[in-house]
Amino acid sequence: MFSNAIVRKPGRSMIEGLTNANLGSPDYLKAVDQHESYVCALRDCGLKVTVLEADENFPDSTFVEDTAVLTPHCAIITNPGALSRKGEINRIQKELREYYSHMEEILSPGTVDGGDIMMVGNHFYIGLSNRTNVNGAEQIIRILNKYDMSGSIIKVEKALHLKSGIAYLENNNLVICGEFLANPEFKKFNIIEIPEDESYAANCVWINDKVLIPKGYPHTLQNIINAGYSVAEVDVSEFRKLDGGLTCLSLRF
Ligand code: CIR
Repeated sequence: MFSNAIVRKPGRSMIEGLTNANLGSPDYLKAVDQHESYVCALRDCGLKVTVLEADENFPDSTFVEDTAVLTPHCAIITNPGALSRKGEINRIQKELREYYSHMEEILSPGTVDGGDIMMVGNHFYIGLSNRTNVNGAEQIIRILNKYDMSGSIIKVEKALHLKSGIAYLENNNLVICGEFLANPEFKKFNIIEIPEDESYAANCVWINDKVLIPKGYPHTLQNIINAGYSVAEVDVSEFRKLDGGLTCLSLRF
């Protein structure tokens, strides 16, 4: 179960955020509204939400998930793979010190984006992507081992991050889409398959027995309801334009 979340408001500079989505520029005011609704949805799941002020120096800084990996035993501050995002970690590190007595960090030449790390109990799947490199993944595994946890590496060929295409919903249930469907590593899970034309919705998030999914993906909605979950839809269309999804917008712990 999670008790807390950290989010960061989007800034006007978000229109300069990194993207390959080809969906046009985000509407800042709409994004602010959507972010507020997202915070409400987290609160409805029972979380205490810390809302950090926007930082115009970092156009992608609303995607806080990439700056840290939070485990039951320690917080790991990442070293984001994109140059323009590296400085985002400072504010998050300061915030997490309030909650964690054990803080670790990923050092160059290792790079890790939190979007590449999926927690399944005491085991963490680590996506090797354009953002997370082998050195970074190995540092993560060493840190996890130090706290009696484990990690294994999954190759990400097409998606931005591992969690762009999979989401663990607890109880051995895994939402999965696209390139990850055929991966033998995931065969042991109960698979909730997301059709390719709704691939964006594979980035959904389990919070205290509720699942938040992006608004506008009817098959995904139905599949997750059929799996027995109570679901809330959140409109994050403006963040999608920056390749960001529901998980990226918060750190949950
Ligand atoms: C980026 O390219 O870094 C941002 N525009 C989107 C980050 C999304 N984060 C995530 O999937 N964890």
